[in-house]
Amino acid sequence: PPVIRREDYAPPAYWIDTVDLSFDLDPTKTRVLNRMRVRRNAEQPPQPLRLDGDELNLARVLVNGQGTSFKMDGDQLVLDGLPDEFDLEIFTTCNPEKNTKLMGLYLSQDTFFTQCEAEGFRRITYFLDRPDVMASFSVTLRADRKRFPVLLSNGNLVEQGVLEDGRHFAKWVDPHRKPCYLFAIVAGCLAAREQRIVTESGSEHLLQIYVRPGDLDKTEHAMQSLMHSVAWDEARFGLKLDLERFMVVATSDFNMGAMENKGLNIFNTKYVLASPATATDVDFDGIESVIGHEYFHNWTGNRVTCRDWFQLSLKEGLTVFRDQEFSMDLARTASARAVKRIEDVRVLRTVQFPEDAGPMAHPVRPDQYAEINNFYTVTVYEKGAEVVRMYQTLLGREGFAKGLALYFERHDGQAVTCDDFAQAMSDANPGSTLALHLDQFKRWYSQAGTPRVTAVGQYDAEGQRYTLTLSQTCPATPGQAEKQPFVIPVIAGLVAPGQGDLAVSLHGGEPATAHTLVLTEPSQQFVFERVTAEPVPSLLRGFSAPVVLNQDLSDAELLALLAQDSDPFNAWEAGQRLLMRQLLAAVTGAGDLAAPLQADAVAALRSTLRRSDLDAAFKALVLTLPTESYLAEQLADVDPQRVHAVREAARRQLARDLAADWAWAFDEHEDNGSYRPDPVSSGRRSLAGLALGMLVELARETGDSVWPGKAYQRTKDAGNMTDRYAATAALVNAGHALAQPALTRFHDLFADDALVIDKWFALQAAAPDRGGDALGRVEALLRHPDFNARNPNRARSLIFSFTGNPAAFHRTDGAGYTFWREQLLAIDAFNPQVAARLARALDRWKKLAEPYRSAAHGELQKVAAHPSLSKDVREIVEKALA
Ligand code: DPP
Ligand code: ZN
Repeated sequence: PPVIRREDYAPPAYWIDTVDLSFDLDPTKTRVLNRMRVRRNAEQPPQPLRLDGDELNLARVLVNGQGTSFKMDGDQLVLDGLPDEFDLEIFTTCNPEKNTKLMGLYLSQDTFFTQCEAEGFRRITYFLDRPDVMASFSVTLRADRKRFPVLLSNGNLVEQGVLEDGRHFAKWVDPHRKPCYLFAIVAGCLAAREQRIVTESGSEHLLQIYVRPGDLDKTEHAMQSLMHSVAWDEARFGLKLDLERFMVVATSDFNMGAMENKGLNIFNTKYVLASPATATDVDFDGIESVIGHEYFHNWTGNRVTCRDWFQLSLKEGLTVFRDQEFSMDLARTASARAVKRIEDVRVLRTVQFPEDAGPMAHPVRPDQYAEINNFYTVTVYEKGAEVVRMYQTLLGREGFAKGLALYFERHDGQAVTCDDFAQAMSDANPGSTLALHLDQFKRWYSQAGTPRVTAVGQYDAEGQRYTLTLSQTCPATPGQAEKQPFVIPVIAGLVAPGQGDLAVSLHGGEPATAHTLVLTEPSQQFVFERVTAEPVPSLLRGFSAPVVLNQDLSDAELLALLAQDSDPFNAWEAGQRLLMRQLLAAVTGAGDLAAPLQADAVAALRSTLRRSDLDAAFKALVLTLPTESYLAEQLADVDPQRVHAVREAARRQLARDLAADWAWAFDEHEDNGSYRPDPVSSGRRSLAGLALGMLVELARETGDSVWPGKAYQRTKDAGNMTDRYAATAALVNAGHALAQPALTRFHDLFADDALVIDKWFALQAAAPDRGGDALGRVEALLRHPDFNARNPNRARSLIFSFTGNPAAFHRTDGAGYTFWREQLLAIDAFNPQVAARLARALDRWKKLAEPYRSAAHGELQKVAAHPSLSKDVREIVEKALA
């Protein structure tokens, strides 16, 4: 497929100042009249106007009210010989019912929705479909009054009324100029939860959450989250809601999580609907972050948008950072903040690090793409958020807030670049470390790959001096063989076993228990003084940079950090390092497969579990083994079955060795009170659920029937979905005989709730493969009457859950890969964007041992040879095979 390059950017040849759209909504033939005021961009050489379109039926083009000649060049409509300023009127039709790509205007459960980011607006009308063309929009919607009673678009409702033939209309005007990717309409039978608010600064607004009428009782948490978001952005950054009306609408057919259309956010139901009976704690947290995320885009994305799609992280990295900070600030306690940080870092390391080491590795600001939808990645989002966090680490909270304020002062209403953001941060903080190293810092935007930082320390007892040498390298990535050094903030403390954090001085400065070391050279020395005892260095506290830290700590030193580090992130990290070391030793053959974990590690986990000064949520994270995919990343030659066997053996060992402790933990943390999704009670549920899983696992060996019986009882009488799901998962994951009756019951209870049925599919597809029957189970579920691959949530719940289940997917006979190819090609025929996500499942095939590697390679080649592949999937598989 043709490649689009960042260096080829040129400003648009024309501007579109106003757009007046009128829709006659009809499921099979919607008529769109698009009237624009267009002006030549005098700063560009004269050239024809080229408008983007995709799958449109063009009926008429008028320039200043007159018919005109035009050409088609591929999908583009080309107009030549135009005056400097003119009215352009284009009349097209499209077929929403046939729109299975869910980009542009489509129908979901008899309701019209749109999705325009990145390039969906061209599926609605011909336009300059690029984010640097910003226009004032007014929109008139006409539709059948009974079937589509609610008609929504961006901005304010200025007029509505009844038409003949049972139709009605609504006219919306958006007071803010915007790029077309933020355009949206919704039309259908919906009900709204409404909330009027008065903000801190005294302005009044109407918040609305629209859902299908039967779902209104599941919108309370989303509304609470929205109110918190409005208040937080004003309190933390002084960013106010700039709209009279802010609407959120939920749809069950959505490619992504949600979309920040100006004043009219459209959401996947997964991130709106929740009740204690149907949603888990994880779902409640997801709603809070995604509601926050889309709301925060109103400033970071909408008020200031991207000049071009290479700058995507300008809005996404920044907005992920903002939603992460939001959740941390709402969490309130230091421990709950740390739990959120650990969860975010786990995603980064288990998903983004592999991406950055594989065929799709790309910089946070990519240099080229064939299909922009393929670059809505964990690198642009999550690594991008880490880059933004490093500004804050280098500048401090206040310096960062000043930088953001300057960014808005300079760029409000503009479409800008990552360079503009960096410049504002630096200019607002003259003389800062960031300002001194700005060009070098910006390598985080241009260089792909995860840097490696190696730390070597030396203690001089006599001089009470500790010398730490930090050095950095970064592996090659596709198209980038050589890397220049990064600016890497390393928050460091020195922990003396038995004494805790030492207050030490760095290079003669004021004593403190934590210092931010800034590594800029390939190798650098940092000298700490007043070091009164031999310390264990606690480095990269709070995960202060997105790097791999190589540090040669002994088991005893790691145990000391786990027990004593004042930074909870690094305490958790030390435990994970210890577990990973022992698991990897077992995988590579040196360790004991019956009991991969050593006695002192198990004892440390026990004492962590029993500590009274730690939150349950934190304990659950410490006691959770590193994932199979994270373990696999550490190996050069991966046998997924071996990795799985070792991790399962370690789980059984923990179940066995801590049996009495798990029973204690379950009894101690089981709550029967009313459900609240706050961090403390969700942490208790998380630990109780982990304990129950362990106890049911252990019952497989001992033949005990008490714990499986308790789990089964919970699947019946649990007071909330978190507990019910955990109990059902405990039985399913252990392959217990009670799993089937529990699943049947679960399905019967929630047959009408699509999001819960998604869980029912996902639970089965993600269960450990016992005796090679997982694939057969998934194939049977594909034929279940509730399965429908066209619904992205359902496809993800079954097919993606299966490919994310390493030991089920990576079979020695390669049948998992064949299944992957068949599903991929089937989905690609109707929804390339979802298919391209599934295509990523074999990104890391070159790391696999035989026979997996050859089998995976063969299936990738078959996909690449398929005659009618979308450009989305083609880009992914060609990179994988390169
Ligand atoms: N809707 C996606 C997000 O919010 C893309 N903007 O991240
Ligand atoms: Zn976003």
